[in-house]
Amino acid sequence: MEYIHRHINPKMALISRSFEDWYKKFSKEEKIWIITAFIVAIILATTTVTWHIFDSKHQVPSYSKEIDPYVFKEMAINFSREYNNKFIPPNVDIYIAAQQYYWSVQKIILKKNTDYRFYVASLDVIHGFTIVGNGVVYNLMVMPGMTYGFTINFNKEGKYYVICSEYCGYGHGEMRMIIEVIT
Ligand SMILES: [Cu+2]
Repeated sequence: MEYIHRHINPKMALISRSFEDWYKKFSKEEKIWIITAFIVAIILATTTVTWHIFDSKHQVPSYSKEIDPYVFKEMAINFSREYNNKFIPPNVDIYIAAQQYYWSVQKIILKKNTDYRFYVASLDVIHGFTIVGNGVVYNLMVMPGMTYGFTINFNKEGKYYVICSEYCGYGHGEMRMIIEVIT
């Protein structure tokens, strides 16, 4: 211990207190470190609890449920037949199935500033449902056997892209879908 104290500038390094030093007051450097760590811990804890209030549209799915993939496939096919490449009226729920290597719809058209309810499920392996574009990033891991439901409201018109963000095989990069938001 003596050796360390003689060769390291105590202002530069954090040196653990020796057993003999326990009664001494904290040095200024130690106090700064303790206060800094405490402030960081408070910020992290507060952010964890309050984040959903400030960023409610990017929350984790508000709904998830086990589902028979054959049942969901039927719903996704019906949705795709009726609405692929078309405008989705605000009161219609959106069903998207992920499968190696495509989404069950290629393009949907949504209205700006409108809440849309999405349901996404995988029919085979893990996929990632990720919406990117116009400053928006929404990411959802889609595990087989589950349906995930969430509400999205796009406040900017334009094109958004849905890509797969979980590597699912050789055609992973081909999984693309377009969401067009109009006024
Ligand atoms: Cu994929």
